[in-house]
Amino acid sequence: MSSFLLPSFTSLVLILLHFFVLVSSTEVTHDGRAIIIDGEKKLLFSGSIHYPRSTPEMWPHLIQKAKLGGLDAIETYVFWNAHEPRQREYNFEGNLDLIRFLKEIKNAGLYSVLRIGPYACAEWNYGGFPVWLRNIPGLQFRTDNKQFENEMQNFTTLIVNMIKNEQLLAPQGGPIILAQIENEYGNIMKPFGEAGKRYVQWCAKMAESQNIGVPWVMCQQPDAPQPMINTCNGFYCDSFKPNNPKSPKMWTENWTGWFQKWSEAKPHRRAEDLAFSVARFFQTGGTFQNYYMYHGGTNFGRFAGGPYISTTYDYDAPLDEYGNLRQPKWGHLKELHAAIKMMDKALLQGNATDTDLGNGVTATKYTDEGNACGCFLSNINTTTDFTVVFEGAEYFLPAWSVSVAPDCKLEVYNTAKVNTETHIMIKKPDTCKEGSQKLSWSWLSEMHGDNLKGVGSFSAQRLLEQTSSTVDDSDYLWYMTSVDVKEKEVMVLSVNTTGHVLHAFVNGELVGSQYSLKSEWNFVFEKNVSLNAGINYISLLSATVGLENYGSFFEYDSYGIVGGPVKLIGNGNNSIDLTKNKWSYKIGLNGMEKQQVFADENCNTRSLQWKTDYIPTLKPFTWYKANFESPIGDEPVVVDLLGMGKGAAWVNGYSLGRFWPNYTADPNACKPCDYRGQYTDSRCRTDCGEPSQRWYHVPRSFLKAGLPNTLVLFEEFGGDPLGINFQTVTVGTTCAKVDEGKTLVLTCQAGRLISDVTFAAYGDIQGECGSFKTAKCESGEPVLSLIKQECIGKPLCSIDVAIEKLGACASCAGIPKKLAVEAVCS
Ligand SMILES: *[C@@H]1O[C@H](CO)[C@@H](O)[C@H](O)[C@H]1NC(C)=O
Ligand SMILES: *[C@@H]1O[C@H](CO)[C@@H](O)[C@H](O)[C@H]1NC(C)=O
Ligand SMILES: *[C@@H]1O[C@H](CO)[C@@H](O)[C@H](O)[C@H]1NC(C)=O
Ligand SMILES: *[C@@H]1O[C@H](CO)[C@@H](O)[C@H](O)[C@H]1NC(C)=O
Ligand SMILES: *[C@@H]1O[C@H](CO)[C@@H](O)[C@H](O)[C@H]1NC(C)=O
Ligand SMILES: *[C@@H]1O[C@H](CO)[C@@H](O)[C@H](O)[C@H]1NC(C)=O
Ligand SMILES: *[C@@H]1O[C@H](CO)[C@@H](O)[C@H](O)[C@H]1NC(C)=O
Ligand SMILES: CC(=O)N[C@H]1CO[C@H](CO)[C@@H](O)[C@@H]1O
Repeated sequence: MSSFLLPSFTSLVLILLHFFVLVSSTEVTHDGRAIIIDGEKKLLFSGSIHYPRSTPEMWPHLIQKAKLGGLDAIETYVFWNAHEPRQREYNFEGNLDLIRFLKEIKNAGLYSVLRIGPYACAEWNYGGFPVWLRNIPGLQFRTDNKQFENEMQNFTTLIVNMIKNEQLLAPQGGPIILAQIENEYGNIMKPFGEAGKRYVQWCAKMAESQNIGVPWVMCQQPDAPQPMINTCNGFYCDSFKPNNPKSPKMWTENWTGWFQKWSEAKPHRRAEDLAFSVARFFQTGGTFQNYYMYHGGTNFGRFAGGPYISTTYDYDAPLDEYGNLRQPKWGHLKELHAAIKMMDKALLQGNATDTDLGNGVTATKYTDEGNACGCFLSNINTTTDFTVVFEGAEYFLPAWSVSVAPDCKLEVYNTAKVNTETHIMIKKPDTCKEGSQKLSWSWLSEMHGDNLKGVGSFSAQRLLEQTSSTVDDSDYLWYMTSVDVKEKEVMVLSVNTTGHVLHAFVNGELVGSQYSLKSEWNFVFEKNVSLNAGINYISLLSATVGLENYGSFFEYDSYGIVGGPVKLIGNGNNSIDLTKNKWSYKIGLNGMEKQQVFADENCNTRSLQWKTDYIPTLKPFTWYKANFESPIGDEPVVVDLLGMGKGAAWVNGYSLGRFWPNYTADPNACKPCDYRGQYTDSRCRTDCGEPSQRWYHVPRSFLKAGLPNTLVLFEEFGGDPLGINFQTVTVGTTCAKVDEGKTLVLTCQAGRLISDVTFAAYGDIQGECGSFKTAKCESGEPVLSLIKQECIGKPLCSIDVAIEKLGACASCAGIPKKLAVEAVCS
């Protein structure tokens, strides 16, 4: 009996033990130096990935790539208006499945930082606030206001309860080690006076009362009360000091690049400068650092903030919009994380001593009672490189760089010496199947119907504010009225609007369209119009392009034709003021919000009269539809919308977001980019004079293998769809320039192979990927043929940069040598 029972008893204990390990709780505290996890101080690298800006199918890959890049944690905001689009009606489906996202982080073995806010900013529509908040009488955003505090507490509690129920907090065995309440309030609180200060106290108390068992942070909040940890956001945070000696120095947003607006050129931040800012932060006592963004992604649907935030939220982040590694940024940061982690004991246990070596060069040595040490040597001089000797070791420090020497003897990393390969990404047309390039289109006109005859669904004796009327259920609001004139006459229709887009119809004819220019949202539309004797219908369609997401009092911002005036001005200065007329209103477009022309056809039974007789171009308010085959392979897919004006796109019923390729970027905003010196977001822009966004991400999970996949476009201003095509994004060229003693690694993507090596030399190499040239000296060995032999036909090749292999190159004596290679992926 007992011999029978024993093994099963043992396995029961084992199962229990196993279970215990799986759900074991993690204790998270902190002291003035660091976050402490299960009694151990930690250096933490974190990165922001916003779950709604990708798809659940992408999440595991993004998180794995973040882990491989040396991150310990993933940070995200929680997006209130996405989850509670109407008061007490919730949505946590699809890419809004916050719990699934947090579980993916847990499965990958990473920590998570949850910024509940619930104010997000984040270039997200209305900063994450539901527009219905503004219709609650007396409600004021982000201040000591009962109505607001009730709603904020209600939503915060809902989220906390959800994560508690799913055991997602660290003490419950979950991944969440930190949470955030409010967000960058300190930056905008001044105009709120005493009420703002009371609100900060209220936020802290409310957060604490949630009993989550992990620390709360408040970023950019100099008066954050204990135990809230005040943290820093910015391009650099080296000079930041928390407001209390009990709080560790933490950086919750390190901007890895910048966001883009319609009308703007593409922003970039060089890997050398980003690595510099991170190394400086740890040199000066930082212990937690978060990349904003690590993966920026896409503003699907109508979630782009504004006004005028583009659909791409690529952010020049270490993972590109589609989830590809952005090289060299991703790899250069991965090496930095590893170098800093090599000396984590010294950093976390030790004390720092700074030595000023002159001209902006500082050595910082961390020592832990003689056991461990770690050194940073920084050169913040923006123009001059220096070679310095510190404690007997020599360091070459390029301008604006930091060297990491984990044993204080040998540099293992310098932020300006990039040894990681550079990927030049290309978009490949889907040419494998014959004829698949040419899409065949059908079309139909938007059904304005009765709106051109002034028939709406509600009316008022004045010109209403747009978003309080639509509650942001649509970008579009019709304002309609009629006017009786005695005789046929040409008059100027004058409409004063707060933006962003106005289309004016008189007696059913579109008489003109205009949109706000970025610098001034308000504009006055003026157009000569012919009026008939008798009743004339004036129908004005106003559209918003993303709502404000930042600033004090943005709940009072107005959108649309609010207040007007709207006038008809005649020849003899006789003017008819329509402002106080009876106006009829209609929310949304018939085709978009009512008929849902874009919806997946398999899922509904409407019969729409799509026409194929000819395909009209430059025709405003037109729907276009084409079927296409899913591009083969598993590389990311984009659709090239060059030729289109402004509108919105869907694939198989899934929104790709708004498009506006006709809006070109300022032609004069681009200058050559030097990473040295204080970065600002206007500094490294490219693609001036080009459409600010031409390619739109079509996540693979939106596609069905085989026919039919359906692309539907709504074109508002008029465009030409005939050039539209689908492409895949892949590595076109990979190159690297690597110091002696390091290893050169080249990779292609998704099983593609290196098909050619177009440059390879060892010596004193100048220039960048695409323009390498040998300067003073070069190895006599046939380096090119050697590299060809090693690399061609392989998905990855790796070469140790050493004299034995590459030749001595006698003429290079005393000059630092590099191996540079440029290769093509097929
Ligand atoms: C949120 O408000 C609703 C009423 O609108 C109430 O039923 C619910 O209990 C509130 N939730 C919390 C956590 O207070
Ligand atoms: C940078 O170095 C130059 C010498 O090359 C020096 O004149 C200048 O003062 C330095 N700048 C700073 C900020 O130390
Ligand atoms: C660091 O400095 C503090 C006081 O300045 C001292 O008490 C402590 O022992 C030092 N720690 C180490 C590891 O040197
Ligand atoms: C247009 O409206 C704005 C407010 O929305 C107002 O400041 C401005 O004075 C108006 N302009 C005209 C010409 O009435
Ligand atoms: C309207 O037409 C008149 C006469 O052709 C012209 O002088 C005026 O500039 C026009 N106004 C607008 C707003 O186009
Ligand atoms: C119309 O008004 C403007 C300014 O208010 C004035 O300069 C102009 O002379 C007037 N024209 C007529 C025909 O009355
Ligand atoms: C934008 O549209 C206008 C008018 O249709 C056209 O002339 C122009 O070439 C377009 N620009 C781009 C970049 O598509
Ligand atoms: C103060 C400030 O500019 N904050 C911005 C920091 O960057 C994030 C992300 O781009 C924005 O959301 C903040 O508004």
